[in-house]
Amino acid sequence: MKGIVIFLILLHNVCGVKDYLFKDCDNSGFCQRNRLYAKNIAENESPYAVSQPSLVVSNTAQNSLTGVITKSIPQLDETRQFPFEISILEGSILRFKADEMRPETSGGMIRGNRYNEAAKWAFQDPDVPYESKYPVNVESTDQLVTISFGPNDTKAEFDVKDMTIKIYYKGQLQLVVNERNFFNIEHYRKRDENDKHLLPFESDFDSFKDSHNTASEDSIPLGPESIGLDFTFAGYKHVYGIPEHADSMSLKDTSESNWPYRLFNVDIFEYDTDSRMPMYGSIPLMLATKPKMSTAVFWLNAADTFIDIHKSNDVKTHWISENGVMDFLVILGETPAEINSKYGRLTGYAPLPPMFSLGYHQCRWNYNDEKDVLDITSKMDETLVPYDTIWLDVEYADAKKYFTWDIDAFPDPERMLKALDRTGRNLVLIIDPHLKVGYYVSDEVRKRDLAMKNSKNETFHGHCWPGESVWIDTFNPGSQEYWDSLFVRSETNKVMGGMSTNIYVWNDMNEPSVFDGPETSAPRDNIFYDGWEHRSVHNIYGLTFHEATFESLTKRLESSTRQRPFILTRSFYAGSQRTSAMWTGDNMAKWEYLEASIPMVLSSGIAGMPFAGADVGGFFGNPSKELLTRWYQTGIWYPFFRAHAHIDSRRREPWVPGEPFTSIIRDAIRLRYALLPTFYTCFYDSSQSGLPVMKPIFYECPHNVDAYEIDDQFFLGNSGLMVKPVTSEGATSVDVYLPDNEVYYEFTSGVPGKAYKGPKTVDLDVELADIPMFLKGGSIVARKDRYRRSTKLMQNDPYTLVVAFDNQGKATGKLHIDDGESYGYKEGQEINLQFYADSKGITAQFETVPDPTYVKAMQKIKIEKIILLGHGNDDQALVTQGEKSWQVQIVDGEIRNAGMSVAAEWKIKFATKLTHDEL
Ligand code: NBV
Repeated sequence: MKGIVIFLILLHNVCGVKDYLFKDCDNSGFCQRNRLYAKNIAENESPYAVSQPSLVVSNTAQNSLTGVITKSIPQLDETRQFPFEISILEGSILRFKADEMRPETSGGMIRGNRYNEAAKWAFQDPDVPYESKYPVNVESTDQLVTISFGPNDTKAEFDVKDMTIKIYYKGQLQLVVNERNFFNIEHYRKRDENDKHLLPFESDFDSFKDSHNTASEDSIPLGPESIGLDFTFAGYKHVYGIPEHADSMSLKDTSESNWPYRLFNVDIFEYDTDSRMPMYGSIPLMLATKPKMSTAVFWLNAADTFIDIHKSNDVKTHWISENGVMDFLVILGETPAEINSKYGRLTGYAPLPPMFSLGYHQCRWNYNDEKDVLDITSKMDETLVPYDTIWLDVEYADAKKYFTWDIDAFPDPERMLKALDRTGRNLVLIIDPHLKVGYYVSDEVRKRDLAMKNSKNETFHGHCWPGESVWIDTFNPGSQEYWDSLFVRSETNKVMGGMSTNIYVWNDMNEPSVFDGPETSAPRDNIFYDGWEHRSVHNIYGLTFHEATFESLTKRLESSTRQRPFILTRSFYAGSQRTSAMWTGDNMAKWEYLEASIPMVLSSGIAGMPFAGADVGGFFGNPSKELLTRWYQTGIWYPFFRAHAHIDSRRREPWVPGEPFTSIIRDAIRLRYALLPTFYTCFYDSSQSGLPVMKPIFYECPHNVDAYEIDDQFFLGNSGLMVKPVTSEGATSVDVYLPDNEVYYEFTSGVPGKAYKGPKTVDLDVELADIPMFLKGGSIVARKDRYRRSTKLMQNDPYTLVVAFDNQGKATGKLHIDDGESYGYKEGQEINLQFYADSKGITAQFETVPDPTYVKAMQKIKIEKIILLGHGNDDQALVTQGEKSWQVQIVDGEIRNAGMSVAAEWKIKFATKLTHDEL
């Protein structure tokens, strides 16, 4: 065993072993069996049928239709039963659920029923509201049950004979469920009876054993139990989402490949780009868009899942999961943004993060000691690079035992945290779920019986960074209390910096990654809390771990002013957005990974997880100076902006490459900081509506089919800022697509330039210092232009507004302001300004009623400058704020010394060479 462990660890560290380590469809039993079933069913009769007498209809949202699907097993002259229900959830979301009636004897040590708790983790409110704004009306004939549930002719037609569901939104067919008859639920059977349960066209490949080289010890106690179903997105050409994959944003046809898109959270070493292989996280949400319509399928399953895509006049998809109940939701809307909004009401929106976490994060594996950490901070200040957070990777801890410190390197963490706090800087510590055997945390986890178990129900032992380890089972509610105790904020809890409040957490390796386990994870027959097999809950484990950390950090911060936690997770599932940011894991310092990072972050946003980023610079290897510079220029647009590097890579902090690179990198980071008011407003919007922060072009113009595949440029939320970062070596020009019939102002690196009229492609010359950007006519964005060392030190800085007039000479914009760290904004300690501009002037109005004490405190913060793009020849203006009014000059299209408060409503009236009286 030891030899195998060393071999696998060596493989893990030395070479790319992806193909050897990970299962494609051909060598994954349940996927191969379902693909074969799908291939053969066209010429065969389906064993499944709806039992007509079982159907019960009700004109209510919950259980609008219930019944039983039967499966006949001719050889045994038996039928199996699968009770199902169709319900309507808030937002006109249709939910279908089918379970299996299994014999009592099926389980033994583990739960014998199918896993049915994915919703408990994915939904924000586990008691999901079964209700509809529209009356639910169910009508049935012998052949058809019609459930009407949404606006103007939104309905589901359940064809009892064909076992299909046709879903119409506003009268148009959007989705057909089971059109190709791939519906399949492998029913429970005993090992020695398997043959008798197979249909003539079915295979028994790997039903009771796993022949994959890393998984041969899987006992598969419940035998084959997969589920499969097809969905046809009618009249759609593009589907998106189902992260995480290092692939294009518009998903590819997989019919000719043995790699359907796979969702199975794994520690994938040196992942490839242009790949459908599984990665660290899974969100089983697929979005389809066509002009005026969007449809999404949310496949609520936590087991290993493959998704085949076949594109023709429709997009035909086949979903296959290893086990669990069949539970899916259909979300309908006119635009993709509407889908995000509805999906977010179900699974939660990403909350407004603390302001510091939108600043620049400096990470590397590792910063060696306290001096190193503080030197980095001083060097940032010397080179005038703003930064907010330094990160410590696994080496800070004594022998990688989390909740301890290597005291030679970090003798006094609290002292270090205080030193960082002086300039508003923060620390993020890595804490992983593997706990080295033989120290106080793992001992206590075992003592309290909180560890993940092996198939014999004994504490599971495996290998990870610290050597032999156990894993905390965060499905177990008892784990929370113990986890909380480790994070407690008290004078005596030195490991978490005593009373410090500028310490936050990074959860890595939570797929979970197990070096000597199958596909670098835990064995599938391991057992979690309540007797659930690891196989059933695999994709949710990472979420349970970062949620537990979030809870603990929330409790820690409750007694401080900085109440909003920040957690970064590598593994994630639907619902992770409620408590964590994510990053795309171990990328490489190569151009193709820089390019791939954009569609990856876009896909994450499409799937409701907007707070995402990729390691700037590339984790493995050493980027050239040009690549590093281009990566910063791209990274400033990731909602989560962190530079990170592998322990074997050379240092590459912004000052390392030297001139001109250092200055260009500094300017890029400063541009991010200048735009933080706009970023923060986009995050605020996202927390209210689920809108992606890095927003795909097709969200801005959902009816323009030419925008559907663009994944190398994007908008910053609804701000009107559109960016196309340079992601290729030696580029001297880039093509930028202006996607709609609107004026776009060139805004390269944040400097206003020429105006162009869309839709068209513009060819821009670029130099190394250039970040190709445009500001769309009709937008107003806010900036803070002064250099400060950190976001905290920017708090009282004045604002600049950039007003870009549209074809009609109008513009609008928004600005959200609060203290950036507490939940006070939920009680009115916030300012939400709405700006309107036209040829006559500009007005600012409160969108929500702010708390007067907050307004008073913010009164002194000014809007110092307004830059006007596409404005006429006026050269003067009159400002009115409350009782006061004053005259200002417009020089070179700018109002300098504007002087309005950011915490007030005001008006500006433009004029040409008029006296004050005439104004
Ligand atoms: O903790 C070390 C690394 C970390 O730097 C990286 O960001 C994670 O994705 N971690 C993985 C462990 C394994 C690295 C090969």
